[in-house]
Amino acid sequence: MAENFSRWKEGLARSSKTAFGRLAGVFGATEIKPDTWDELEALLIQADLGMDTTESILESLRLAVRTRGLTRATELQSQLEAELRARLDAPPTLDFPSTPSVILLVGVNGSGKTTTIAKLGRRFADEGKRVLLVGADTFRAAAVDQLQVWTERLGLPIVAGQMGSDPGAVVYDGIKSAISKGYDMVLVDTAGRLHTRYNLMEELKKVHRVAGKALEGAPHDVWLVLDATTGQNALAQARAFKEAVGVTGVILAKLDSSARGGMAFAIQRELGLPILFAGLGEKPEDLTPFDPDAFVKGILAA
Ligand SMILES: Nc1nc2c(ncn2[C@@H]2O[C@H](COP(=O)(O)OP(=O)(O)O)[C@@H](O)[C@H]2O)c(=O)[nH]1
Ligand SMILES: [Mg+2]
Repeated sequence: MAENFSRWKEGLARSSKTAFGRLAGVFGATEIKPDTWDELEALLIQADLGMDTTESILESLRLAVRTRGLTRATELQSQLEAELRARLDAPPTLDFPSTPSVILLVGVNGSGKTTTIAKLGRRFADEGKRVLLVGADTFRAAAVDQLQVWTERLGLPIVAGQMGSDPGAVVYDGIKSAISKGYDMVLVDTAGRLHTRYNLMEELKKVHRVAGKALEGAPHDVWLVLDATTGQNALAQARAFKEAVGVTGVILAKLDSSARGGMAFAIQRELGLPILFAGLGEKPEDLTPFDPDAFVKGILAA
């Protein structure tokens, strides 16, 4: 953890200074008082941990206070860190048995999908994999252009649809091309118009089916990109995507832009989905495997 902790700390500076920064005030008091609990509760909810996680943490802390006879507010601090850490799973080791392995990136417009695809493309390419990016967000000309710009910067190949073309057909062509050229990974950028959510979900289901026709077993993963600044709203989105296309993992983008950062806990508790990567900035190298230890220490860093 040590070597990239500074990156986490920097990326989480807004959260640690804003929502979690107020912990210093709570733990600064000498004795644990009724106010301590109220303040802690308000703070955790404002930090986007969600109601359930907040209540469960408070319950565990109260139990610790009773059973271990804690009386000083500062003693709660390390206990809180432990409680937070206990509520996050380390991401599973990624393995991609199929060649190519096809991964659909889904999420609402603006969540960070296209940027995340570029970052993932770079990461996998750095690991020595042959990566093909597929631009299947054909609803906005800008979406495909944006991915194209990234592929030029990163030197990665792309198969992209014309604006208005059928996203399923683009995905089919992309996968067939990856098979014939021997690529290891296919990363598919999809559309995310929220205002027609039903159509979006129907279309994603279709893209999912078409991928399976191009290559049995595809897509091998569906990764949901969530904007960490959208708070509890992101949970509702996640449920809808999970139901429609069987999300296998979450990527939390824009953690660096969020002043609250507690989303990760709510996602784990309420959706039971692993958090695979975190976006800690806009540059290609600013995507890092989710590290629960660094994350918890980062949000609590003074
Ligand atoms: N600060 C920050 N910005 C991000 C991150 N990921 C994406 N963005 C920005 O969020 C905006 C929307 O991203 P984009 O990839 O176009 O979202 P899409 O509509 O889901 O494809 C862009 O301005 C990105 O640069 C991140 O991890 N940190
Ligand atoms: Mg996009």
